[in-house]
Amino acid sequence: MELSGGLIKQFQPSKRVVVLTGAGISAESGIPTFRGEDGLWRRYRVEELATPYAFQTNPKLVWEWYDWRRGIIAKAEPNPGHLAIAEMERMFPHFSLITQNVDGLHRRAGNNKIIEIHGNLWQLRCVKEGTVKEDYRVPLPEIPPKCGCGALLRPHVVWFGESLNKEDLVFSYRLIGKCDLLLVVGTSAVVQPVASFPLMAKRQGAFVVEVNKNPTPISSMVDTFLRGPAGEILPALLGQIKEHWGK
Ligand code: BJW
Repeated sequence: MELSGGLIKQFQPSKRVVVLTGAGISAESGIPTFRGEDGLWRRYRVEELATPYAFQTNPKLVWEWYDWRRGIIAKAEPNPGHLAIAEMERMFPHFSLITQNVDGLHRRAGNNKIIEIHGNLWQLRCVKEGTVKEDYRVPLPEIPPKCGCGALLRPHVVWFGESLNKEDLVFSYRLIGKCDLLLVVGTSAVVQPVASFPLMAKRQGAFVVEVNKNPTPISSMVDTFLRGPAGEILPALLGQIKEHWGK
C-alpha cells in the first residue's frame, strides 16, 4: 500500500503526535465493536447496557455482558495495529495515546503514555465505598460481584450520562489543544465528548488523519482519510515513515 508523500512528510520526529483510538483498533484481535453488525449482544444495544440505569435495574444482565466481554478479551492478543501504535510511542518524543477502549490491549502492546478515557474493564469499583481494585478472573465466580462490605461492585468504566474522569479530560483537552498531528483510528466518532476531539484539533491547526474501515461523521473534515483495516494501514504507514526518516 503506497501512501502519499505529502502525508508521510507530516510525520516529522519533532511533531507532537496524538493517537485517538476506538473499538475498531481491537476488531482484528477478535473483539467485537459496539456499533454496526458486530455491535449487538443478545438483542441489546450498547446504549441500553452501558448506563447507570441498566445497572440499577438489572446488575446481573449488565455483568453478564461484561463477563462475556472479559472472556473474549482475556484470550485476545494485540494485533499489528496496536503494535504499530506502540512503536510510534518509541519513535516520537512527543507522543500520547487517548483510547476509548477499556480492553487494556494498548498497554499490552507496549504503550505507556495512555489515557484510558472510558476506564478499564479489569478494574472493579465498589458502588458504596468508591474503592477500585483489579480483578482478572474469567469468568467471575459471582455475578454480580460484591465488595467485602456487601455492596455491589461495578466495572470501573464510564457509562452514558456519567462524567468522564476530570483529570483525564483536562489532560486530553490540553493534548488535543497543542498537538501538531492527530491520528484517529477505528472510532465511529459519535460518542461525546471524545467525538469532538478531531474537530477541536483541526480548529487549532493540527493535521488530522483518520483510519477507518468505513466513513464516519468526521471523514469529510479530516485532512486525510485512509479507508481500510487498521491492522494493515498502520503498519504500512509506519513502514513508510521509517523509510522517509532513513532518507
Ligand atoms: C475499524 C475496523 C478495523 C471496525 N480497522 N476501523 C453532546 C451531544 C449529544 C449527546 C451528548 C453530548 N455530550 C454527552 C452526551 C451524551 C453521551 C453521548 O455521546 N451520546 C451519543 C450516543 C449521542 N455521552 C455521555 O454520556 C458521556 N458522558 C458525558 O459526556 O458526561 C457529561 C454529560 C452527560 C450527559 C449529558 C450531557 C453531558 C459518556 C460516554 C461514555 C461512553 N461509554 C461507552 C462504554 C464504556 C465502557 C464499555 O466499554 O463497556 O464507551 S459506550 C461505547 O461507545 C464505549 C466506546 O468507547 C464508545 C465509542 O465507541 P467506538 O470506540 O467509536 O466504537 P464503535 O463500535 O462505535 O465504532 C467502531 C468503529 O471502528 C467503526 O467506525 C468501524 O467502522 C471501525 N472499524 N473494524 C479500522 N479493523
